[in-house]
Amino acid sequence: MRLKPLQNSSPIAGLTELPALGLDADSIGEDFRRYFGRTLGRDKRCHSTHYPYEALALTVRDRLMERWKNTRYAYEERDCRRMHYLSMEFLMGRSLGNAMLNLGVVDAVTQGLHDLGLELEEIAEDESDAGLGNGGLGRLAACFLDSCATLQLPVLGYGIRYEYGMFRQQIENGYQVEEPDHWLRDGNPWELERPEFTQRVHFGGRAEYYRSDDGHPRARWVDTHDVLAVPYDVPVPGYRNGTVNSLRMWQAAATDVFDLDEFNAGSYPESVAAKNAAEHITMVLYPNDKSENGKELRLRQQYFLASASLKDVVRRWVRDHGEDFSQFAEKNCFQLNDTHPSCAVAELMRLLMDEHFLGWEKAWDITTRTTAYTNHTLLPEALEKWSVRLFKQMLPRLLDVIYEINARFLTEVAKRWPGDVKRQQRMSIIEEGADPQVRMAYLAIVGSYSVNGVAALHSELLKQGLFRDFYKLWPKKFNNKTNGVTQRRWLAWCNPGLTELISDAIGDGWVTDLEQLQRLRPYANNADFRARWHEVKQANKQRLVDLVQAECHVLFPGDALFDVQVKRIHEYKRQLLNILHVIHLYDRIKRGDTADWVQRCVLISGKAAPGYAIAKLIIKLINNVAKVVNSDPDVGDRLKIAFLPDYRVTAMERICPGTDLSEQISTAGKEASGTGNMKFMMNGAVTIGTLDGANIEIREQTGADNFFLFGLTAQQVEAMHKDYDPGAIIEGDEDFQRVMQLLRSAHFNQFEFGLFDSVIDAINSPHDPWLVAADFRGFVDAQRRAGDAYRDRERWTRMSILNTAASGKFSTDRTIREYNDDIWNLERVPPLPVK
Ligand code: 26Q
Repeated sequence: MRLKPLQNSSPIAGLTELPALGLDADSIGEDFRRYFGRTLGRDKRCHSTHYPYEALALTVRDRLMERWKNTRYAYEERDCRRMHYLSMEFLMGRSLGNAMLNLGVVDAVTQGLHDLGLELEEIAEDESDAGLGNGGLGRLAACFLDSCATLQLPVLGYGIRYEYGMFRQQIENGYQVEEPDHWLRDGNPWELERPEFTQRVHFGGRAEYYRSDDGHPRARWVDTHDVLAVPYDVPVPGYRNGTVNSLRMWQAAATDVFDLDEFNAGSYPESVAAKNAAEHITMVLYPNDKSENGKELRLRQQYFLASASLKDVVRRWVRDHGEDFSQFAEKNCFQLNDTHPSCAVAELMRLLMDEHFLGWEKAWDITTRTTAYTNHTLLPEALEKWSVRLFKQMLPRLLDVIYEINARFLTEVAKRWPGDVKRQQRMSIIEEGADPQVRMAYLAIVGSYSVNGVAALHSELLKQGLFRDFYKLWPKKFNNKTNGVTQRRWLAWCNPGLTELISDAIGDGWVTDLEQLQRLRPYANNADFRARWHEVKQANKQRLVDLVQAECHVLFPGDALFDVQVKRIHEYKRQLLNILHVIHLYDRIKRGDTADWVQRCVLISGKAAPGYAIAKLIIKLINNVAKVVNSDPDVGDRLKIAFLPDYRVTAMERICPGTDLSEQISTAGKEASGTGNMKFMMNGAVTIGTLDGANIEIREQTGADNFFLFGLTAQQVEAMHKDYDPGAIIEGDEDFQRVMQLLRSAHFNQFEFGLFDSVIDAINSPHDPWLVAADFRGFVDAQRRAGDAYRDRERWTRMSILNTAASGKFSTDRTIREYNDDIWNLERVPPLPVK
């Protein structure tokens, strides 16, 4: 977009002074009608939900706008310290409901629409999820933004505006089929394009070294191919506090110059091709939740985010402070959401040195006082690496900066451990070999003043394992920040029934102070309260029954134990163990072992990375088992199993309120934290789980009696690998033998012979990294205990209440307070008042 400066801009200030908009049903209804009829030009012949949705979104958005501006003004006036959350993923889900909740207009909107004969729930269903993330890491970023706005912290999210988000999952003949998610097709009323803050990002070319007029050695990056980064801002409202923060997402666009060069050279098609290549950068989210090595476009995306965001922050700095960077580190910090934006370490150095002419020492001091890194994985194979060759081609100047960072770092290592060459090789940012690699985690650690894990166990294991050498060198850098989730979306919004019951009992202070849920504890002993709790749970289960019926054509009996596992499909998360248990239950029914049977409905949902063959095969197995079990008249209502397609934020909003039992069954030491486990707990589900990630802290909070524990510990897992013998384990367990016999006999793949051989082999392999067989017996026994507990409704309801009551720790409000106290040190800045 071309922006021409206005010759006389002095009246603009006055133009933006608008009267505050009403939050009552009447003014909301009036605005809605105006948007619907005038702005959108619809009338009585409009029969889709889309235009009512759009009219409502615009009505609500207007009410955010004034608060948004006043928040920005307050931050600018105070010239306060700010944090910038750099993340390749923000899994925001839907915005309308969240905006209404946080503005406090849910009742007014419901009433206003009702007066017009419309239903809020139906209209809100029109919004598609902003699915700009894979799973936990992306959703964590979204929950963080909600808590930062609620705590009134000057925080800005920086991400990528992918044209296509996480793929839509369809199930065909039991197989996952991926479809592109063109989420912007019908427009996005929540974003505001900001072409005035467009940045230019460099690629390719070469580094040139020269001396400045006064003799200083300098570097510049020349002959580059540039891409424009155009920001789109999305409002992030705090909970009823007037604050509206921003999420700024970059979209790639071609530069004119780039086109023109080709055009002048007489090759118009090539000039258009160049435009395409530029715009490809932000076309699609990579649908892997583990680092997939080597993909050039992914590195392009990562650098694009880092460079555009840092340039934006530096632009604002220079606008407000000129070229004096002495206070930059006092006023700014950057939190890296995993290593994905870790190019930022080298890019900040480059900007400060090459474009603002600071010397190395000053630039390094600023970089290492502003950058902090969060790790989200313990799997060594998931640590990000990029080939030096690719780096050199795409980001030559950045690679030189990284080499220099590494050389200076290794000098420090050599001082600490003289002569220890092995250690230097181990710790080097550059992994030597036939195809040398840049180790992004090491770059992030070296460039950061803080390195944190996301649950207590995870942070401990990082120090003892993956980052051991770095911990020895810089013990004080390492810390833990146990994850959380926002109770605004994950309880107050998604579970209005329970919200009302809780608030009736203890007031509504928990919405911004989740520890208050502790006050529910005594109510667990109140039979009347338990009855009401049970009633709410049953209503939520019915809503889940309807969803499963509509999407899977499986009818769940509402009285059954609802046993749910929803998350990315991954071997370490062990959906396979879950399905082995289902087969075991089926086997028990078939052989008539059904005395004291507890009816059970097993729901599984999640996406597999498109290239992850065994994960996709596990989806097929689940669907095949479901088909056999659900259609067997001997089974009837004793056992039902469904695979819900297209798991996403909005699906979880329906699933977690209706869940009785939350499956968190990863191999111990492999799940960094988990956050679905927290959403379930908050909504009164009881966990069956291993001592992994945040499960440990969940169990600590709720008490061992209210948690179904099984399985090896992380330590035992390590020891077990040495002489793991799944054959012997199966041999020694009759139930397990029968399960494996059913699998081997192709009972679930009668017309697809041999289909599951690789899955069967994986279970039988002494090299199975996930030790599925080792935990089978423990899991089956824990499930038996869960079933027994469920049979006693009063006991179960008590456990359910006590889980919700103990979930206070797992609010991102607590997580963010800890980040702020230990890492960010921001002051709370309320917005200017709305007039
Ligand atoms: C990296 C490079 C190239 C392509 C893809 C990726 C990539 C993308 C996404 C790597 C990892 C992810 C996502 C990881 C993730 O979601 N991790 C989860 O983070 C949660 C929040 O901390 C934890 O609760 C989970 O335990 C962890 O698995």
